[in-house]
Amino acid sequence: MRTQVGIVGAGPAGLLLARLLERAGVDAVVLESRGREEIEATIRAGVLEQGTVDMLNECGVGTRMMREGALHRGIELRFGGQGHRIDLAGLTGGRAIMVYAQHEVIKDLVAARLESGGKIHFGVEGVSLQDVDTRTPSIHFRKDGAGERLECDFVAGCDGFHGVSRPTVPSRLRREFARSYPFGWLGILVEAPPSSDELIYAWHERGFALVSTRSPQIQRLYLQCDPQDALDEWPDERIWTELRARLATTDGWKLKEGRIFQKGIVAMRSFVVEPMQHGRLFLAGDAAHIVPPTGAKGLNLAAADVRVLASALAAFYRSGDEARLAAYSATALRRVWRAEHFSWWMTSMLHRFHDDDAFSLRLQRAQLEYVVGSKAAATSLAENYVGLPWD
Ligand code: RFL
Ligand code: PHB
Repeated sequence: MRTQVGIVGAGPAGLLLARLLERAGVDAVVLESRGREEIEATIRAGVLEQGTVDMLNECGVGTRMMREGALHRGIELRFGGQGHRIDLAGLTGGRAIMVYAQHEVIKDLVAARLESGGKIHFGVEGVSLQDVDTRTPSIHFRKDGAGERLECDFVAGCDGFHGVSRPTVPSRLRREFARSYPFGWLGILVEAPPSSDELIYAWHERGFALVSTRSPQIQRLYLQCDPQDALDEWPDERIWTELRARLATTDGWKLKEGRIFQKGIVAMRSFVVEPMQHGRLFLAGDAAHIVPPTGAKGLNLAAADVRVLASALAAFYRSGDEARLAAYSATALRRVWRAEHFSWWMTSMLHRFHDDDAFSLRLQRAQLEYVVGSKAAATSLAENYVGLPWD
């Protein structure tokens, strides 16, 4: 098998890269270790930045998102029993976010790729990358028990945090920056109408809570928990008790409850690898960096990476010029570190870190009051949340 760009991983990064390359006339093959049904059913992100929305529309995969997604022009910060609206659109010259589930984006990208005759090999095993520091890299894998070899000009490592691409870079040539947080998020999906028109990020002494949505019938809620907690420590009634307490307001606002049909716990970490390139291997998305989900940046950063990578690859195939490819890592890392900072900052402001640190709680309250009370501070949050301009 031979292609121009071998893409490892059919997450948002890999599938979007394949789509952008297809539009630029560059040939690619996508290798994914899981099955199509599984990747289309994995529940993860929900918030798309304005720029990500524009990108999906520009590459012709935005129709269902525009129909079924929900455009939000503001978010609420809730603390001390009161909500405070951050007017995202008003503070950013009309930019907004789209609430549309990651697995719906995946479904749209997979459908578009298969419809246009593009290749995705699902359920591949034993993927390994060979000779990525030469001009003739290849990817070895097994499909239906048979050994295969995909020869390519470039390899895009879009295989997430636990993939094989990042460890392919010799450890002496990469530097990793990491921070883990002493808490996780318990996420649930609920059959209920929305409790709010906009997302609610709630600070509370008992811990953080987040009200998001998926559709008029299905809501997505999160609450801070111990990352070591087992799901059976969180029976439905305990979840509702915590959510009610953390989201309570003094004006009688009521959380709409319903049947919980999905639960999961995720750990929270920040992580960056530098550089995001080794020879002809380019890392993109979670393979290269992780943010805690408080800033809703993970999927959006994956999209930003592949936007830079796709245009650099397209430039190479148009003119043979490798300068943009050589600049890929530095270009991508500038946005990555800005998003790392924003995600760390939102996380630090909104979560309970220790049981007995009254000083930190007061600092958080002072920061929250500043953010909702100062136009300059609110604008800073808003412009980061909707996504800073690409270039
Ligand atoms: P993915 O989505 O992990 O996809 C990687 C794919 O690679 C496959 N793979 C392999 N394939 C072949 N060979 C191998 N050896 C392979 N190893 C792995 C995997 O099966 C998978 O299909 O990475 P990608 O594409 O970089 O996308 C990143 C995003 O998925 C991630 O950043 C977001 O989900 C993060 N995130 C959020 N991001 C946002 O922008 N907005 C949000 O609102 C948001 N909320 C969230 C989130 C992540 C969460 N969790 C579960 C960590 C909320 C949560 C709870
Ligand atoms: C989600 O809807 O899944 C979601 C929303 C906002 C976040 C993280 C996740 O910050």
